[in-house]
Amino acid sequence: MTTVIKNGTVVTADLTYDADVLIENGVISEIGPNLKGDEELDATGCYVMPGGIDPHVHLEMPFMGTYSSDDFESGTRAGLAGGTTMVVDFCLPNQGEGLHDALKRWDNKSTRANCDYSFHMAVTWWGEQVFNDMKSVIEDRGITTFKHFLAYKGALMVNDDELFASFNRLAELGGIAMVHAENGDVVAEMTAKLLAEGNTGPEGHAYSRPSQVEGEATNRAIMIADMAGVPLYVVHTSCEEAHEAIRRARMQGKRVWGEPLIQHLTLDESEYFNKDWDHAARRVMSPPFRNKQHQDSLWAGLMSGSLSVVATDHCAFTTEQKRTGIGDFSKIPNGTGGLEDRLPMLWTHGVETGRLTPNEFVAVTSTNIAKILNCYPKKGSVLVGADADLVVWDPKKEKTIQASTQQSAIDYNVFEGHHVKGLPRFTLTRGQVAVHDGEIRTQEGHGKFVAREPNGTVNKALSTWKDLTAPRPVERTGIPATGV
Ligand code: DUC
Ligand code: ZN
Ligand code: ZN
Ligand code: ZN
Repeated sequence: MTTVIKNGTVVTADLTYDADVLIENGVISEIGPNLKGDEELDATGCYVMPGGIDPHVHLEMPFMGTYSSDDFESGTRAGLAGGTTMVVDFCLPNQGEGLHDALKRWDNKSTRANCDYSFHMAVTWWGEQVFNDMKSVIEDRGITTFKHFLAYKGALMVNDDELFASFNRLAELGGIAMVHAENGDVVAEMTAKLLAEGNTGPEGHAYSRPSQVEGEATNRAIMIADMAGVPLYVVHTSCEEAHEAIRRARMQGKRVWGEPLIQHLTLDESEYFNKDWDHAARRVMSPPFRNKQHQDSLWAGLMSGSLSVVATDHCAFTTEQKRTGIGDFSKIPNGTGGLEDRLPMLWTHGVETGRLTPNEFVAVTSTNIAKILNCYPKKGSVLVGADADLVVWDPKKEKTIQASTQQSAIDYNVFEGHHVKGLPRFTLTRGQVAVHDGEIRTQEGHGKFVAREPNGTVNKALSTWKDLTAPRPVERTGIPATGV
């Protein structure tokens, strides 16, 4: 069976033009005028764009004594409802566990996905087995991106010696390093002090993680990545200090990318001072929401290109789960949702306001990350031969975001009451229509794992500036005798 998307305007990261798009066996087979197919989807008045790729989600993630409540089924269903056709989740090995054993658990969970997905591997501990496993994870499993937590002391956090060892190994294997950049030692100290002084409410979470802890850790990771010569992707960049470090690194020719979240772009720290405990706790995530100046910095980064990708860090907990932290903010499970809302919120606050062009919107929601992850043009493009992961985007369609109508399994939405303009008319995952004029037709298990190869990027722009390269012995003629 063939499907044709008729009368739309194709919008990619670099082109806008009127054309029909023909799909055969899940792949785009022709783009041009007057195409015919067995099934016709009317895209009159709509943009035909690459489906969104969310490179930062945590589905059914074991975390802070519980599991995040959206799994691969509800999470990918939420994504598709909002025009996202691929997600990348983080595989988290337990302490001492081999990377392949951890992957078995992630392989099991992900069989329920409604759309294609890939994994990043997290380096949660360091030792010979991790060092060894990294090679086969990259070469046999097609997972080239490795995340390091500089926060969550006593749980996921790695120290600088481990970070440097892992970055060196990744440089050798052609992988990409990722960091959650917050100084975990400082966060732990500030948390203990706040709690001791009786600041136990959700706003304490924001006080315990000021922007400086993120700026410091981002700078540190950038410098260590430069010494190791590994490209670095900084997840959830939320503040000017971190953005400044990324901007400076990029201007120096370093291979560093920054990823703001839609939450940090559109919601601010005032949410934590809401009188309703549940309201504030539902918005506890790390890094926390920031003030308007930081938001301006993130938008400027997207507009100028110093920040590359908009993600969600989708990690949804129910109100009941959040309430484990009553009386101690450090026990509130960290995380917010956003998979269904990322594209409509970014269109509304980015394109409708004139900050981003539709082409830039496609770049930061899909194409840039497909290139970084090396799955372009299979993903992130509208090209003959590419997977038909597409969204037919209706820029006139509007709604008010409400938890009562969302796909996510949780009982609230951090964007509740926000009015959005710009929504999917159709979402297609490898040619299958998953959203049809607002009606959800997802198919559990349709999603396939996307393996990726190293893309050959290195972080060596400054190598000729380095004063010292490899250590070398110096042949000395005069060595003073000791004790003289
Ligand atoms: N931050 C969150 O808020 N949740 C999941 C993990 C993270 O880094
Ligand atoms: Zn993180
Ligand atoms: Zn995360
Ligand atoms: Zn809004």
